[in-house]
Amino acid sequence: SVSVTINDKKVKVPREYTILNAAIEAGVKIPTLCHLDLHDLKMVNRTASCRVCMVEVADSPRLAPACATPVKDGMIIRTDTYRAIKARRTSVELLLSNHPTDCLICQRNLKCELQSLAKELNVREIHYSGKRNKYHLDTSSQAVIKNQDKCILCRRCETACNEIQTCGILSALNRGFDTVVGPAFNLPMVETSCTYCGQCVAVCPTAALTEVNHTRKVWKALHDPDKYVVVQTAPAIRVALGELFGMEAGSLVTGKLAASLRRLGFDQVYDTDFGADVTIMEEAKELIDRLENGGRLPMLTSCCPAWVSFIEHQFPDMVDIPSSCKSPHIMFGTIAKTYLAEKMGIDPKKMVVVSIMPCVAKKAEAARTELSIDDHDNVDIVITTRELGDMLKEAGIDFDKLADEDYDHPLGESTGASVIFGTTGGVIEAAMRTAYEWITGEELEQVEFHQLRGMDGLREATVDLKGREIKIGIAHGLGNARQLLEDIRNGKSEYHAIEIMACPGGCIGGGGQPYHYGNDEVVKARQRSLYKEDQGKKIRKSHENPEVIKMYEEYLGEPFYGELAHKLLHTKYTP
Ligand code: HC1
Ligand code: SF4
Repeated sequence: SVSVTINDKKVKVPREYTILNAAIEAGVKIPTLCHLDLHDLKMVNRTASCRVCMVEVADSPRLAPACATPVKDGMIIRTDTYRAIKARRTSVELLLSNHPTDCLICQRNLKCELQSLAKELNVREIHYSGKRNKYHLDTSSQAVIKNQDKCILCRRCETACNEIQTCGILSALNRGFDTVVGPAFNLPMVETSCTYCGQCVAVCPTAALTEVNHTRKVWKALHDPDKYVVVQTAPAIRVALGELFGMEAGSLVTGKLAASLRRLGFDQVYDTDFGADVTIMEEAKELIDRLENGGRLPMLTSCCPAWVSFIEHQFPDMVDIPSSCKSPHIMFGTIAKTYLAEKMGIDPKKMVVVSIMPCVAKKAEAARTELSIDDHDNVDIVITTRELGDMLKEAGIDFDKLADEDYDHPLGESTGASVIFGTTGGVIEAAMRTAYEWITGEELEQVEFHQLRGMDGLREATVDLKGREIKIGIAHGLGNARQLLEDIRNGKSEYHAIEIMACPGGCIGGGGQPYHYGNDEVVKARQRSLYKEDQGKKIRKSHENPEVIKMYEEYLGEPFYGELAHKLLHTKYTP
């Protein structure tokens, strides 16, 4: 280790530390903007492009960027000199001099890191003026909006897209004042292989990358007397929404969530968890079918649309290996517009299904026409956790004071198995709970498969189904998924089933969740809460959900093999 002194405080730190790391250890705050340290993903965005973390180093004539300067033994650092403070403020002023000043109506208003920094550094004037960039707003995709005018060239999105997701969509183009971050040839997003995972949106400090905002569409539907508006909430919303109302990370707010949606005026309030239970009915049957009838193995889960888009773009020769199951919210939308509409005597054309998702890619998924049944879409509008938070605030709903309410029935019942869909490892654990009983014909007493849990990006485990070993692989983050897929392509994969989620952590770390990057503990807290909700559920296996069982009896027929079940709940992928 080496010894350094920061603002008169002496600390011993590892040799490979930067000044910024050492300052954190010493309890000295140095402001940062482009820097992003993703400990759990072992990834650091260290472009040192924003120059906001400048500090004085004794015996050095020039200020040093703390995020990119390695410590040296005996180094004496000051962060609080007039020169350092002024340099930091100047860096922010320079960024602001080429930044739109529409903060009041910006999607990131009060949630923007540049704005917070300007306040923190007491910027009251912008001493620089000159040419401003004016680019075309890219609204070509259904999911992500790119506004290069608001880009501060921090390159965090590049790290997320290229290093974590290995998608290679975003990189710096041109030089000097003309530098932009965008797709090759600055093509519109829709013409790229973007998966819409939204991880670039999740790390962007400003509104250069945001989700397409669909809140107005939801308001319009809610106020249209001719529409019957049904809402469903993804598993991961209940452990994240509270954060937007000042609650602790991971607060479990299922009951308040249901109540708040009724206050907004939805006609029926449902849970995507029901769709997740249906997914397990189909997916567990499909896995057993592949195991017993020599089908293609491993079978890959298919509920994550960014992951599905990734395999279509990057491994087009392998699109026959994911499960053919549509994702839970799409299944739910389909069921709502068929079974539920019939049961309630509602014209499906008047029904609007809104999904509240932690995900940006779900917006693009819902727009895929091959998922439609007859001539209507199954899900009409998708909004993210963040957008729901905005709507609740718009409506003046005092979220944290709401009393708990339940979901509507039928279709509102769900099991512990479906709740854990929202975390990495949860979908495959849910599938194993059902596959175990269906394969062995015996009751599964210990429903928790701890070998499938955790946060490592790549995991493997074996599940013993009474002498029949099922080998399972789990990946979250598309870079990790790529490794598993390359093994399959090279004939080196020994797995029977693989769960893949595009976002680190699974849906709890989705691109539409309250901004959480920079604090690894947030996603872990959300994960603990999902397991807690599972533990507290009376029914913890999908095939024991009484409302699901009834629906198969009354309507769908046999899972996977039934004609209607197959027609409504399965799809094909296109290379
Ligand atoms: Fe997910 Fe899923 S768990 S994909 O991670 O299979 O988005 O939460 O809703 O559809 O159920 C997301 C979460 C979500 C689907 C389910
Ligand atoms: Fe890359 Fe995902 Fe952003 Fe698309 S949405 S540019 S794949 S990080």
